[in-house]
Amino acid sequence: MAEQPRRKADGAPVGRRALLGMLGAGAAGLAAAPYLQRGWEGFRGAASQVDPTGLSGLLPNPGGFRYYSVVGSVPRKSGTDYEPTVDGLVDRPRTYTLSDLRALPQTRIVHDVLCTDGWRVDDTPFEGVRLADLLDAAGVRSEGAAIRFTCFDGAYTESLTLGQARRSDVLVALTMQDKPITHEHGGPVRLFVAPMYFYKSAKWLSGITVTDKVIPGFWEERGYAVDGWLDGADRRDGAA
Ligand SMILES: Nc1nc2c(c(=O)[nH]1)N[C@H]1C(S)=C(S)[C@@H](COP(=O)(O)O)O[C@H]1N2
Ligand SMILES: [Mo]
Repeated sequence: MAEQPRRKADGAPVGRRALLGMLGAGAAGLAAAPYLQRGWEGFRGAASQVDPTGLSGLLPNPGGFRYYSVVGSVPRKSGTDYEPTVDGLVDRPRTYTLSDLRALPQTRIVHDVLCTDGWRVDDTPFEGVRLADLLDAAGVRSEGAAIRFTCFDGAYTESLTLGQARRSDVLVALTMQDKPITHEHGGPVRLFVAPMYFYKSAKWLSGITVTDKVIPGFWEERGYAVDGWLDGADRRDGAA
């Protein structure tokens, strides 16, 4: 099947862009490609990939991010229709609004962002609610061992162990680069898992479900590591 990832020596799957092109085997897959490289930052990112001189790195580029989505279009959600939930193995399941999240204590983290495709954006500020606070408010039951994240793009999923999810460097983020998270970057709210590769930071976050075991996420079903630690990250639960 086309979905079977091939692996490079270091274990990272290759050919993801080809895979993205095949997902949906038609309109949705084709629509995904332009979305991936939309805008100036996307152009610059694409140029630097094919530019052996590296001169495209001198092009003005405010961000260095590329926009990723595994689907062709994602509904826009704002203050009125964004209703993320915390449920699963908890005593007090709850639906939040954006203003609920804004009213909770906010934590700011400045951390490098790295995608497995090879691009990085150093020292990126994110701000939002600690995932640990939402889990504490929900009351995780003793059987709870992991978190399943779902997204309102209807396709992407992610996972963390409960120990990882409780780290203080894991945020339900409301701002990125000191601005509300834009739709392209997964707004109004995305996950930010600072010590791991950026694929762990699910965009368009809609569901936080406590489960009794790790359920591998979208890319993890296609060959990515379930534990997406960055090199040098302190992996111990509670290290941050
Ligand atoms: N819902 C959703 N979240 C996602 C992805 C995605 O395709 N869909 N891509 C992941 C990957 S591989 C990366 S590198 C980052 C990219 O975030 P950006 O588009 O804001 O640069 O989002 C991660 N979260
Ligand atoms: Mo990525």
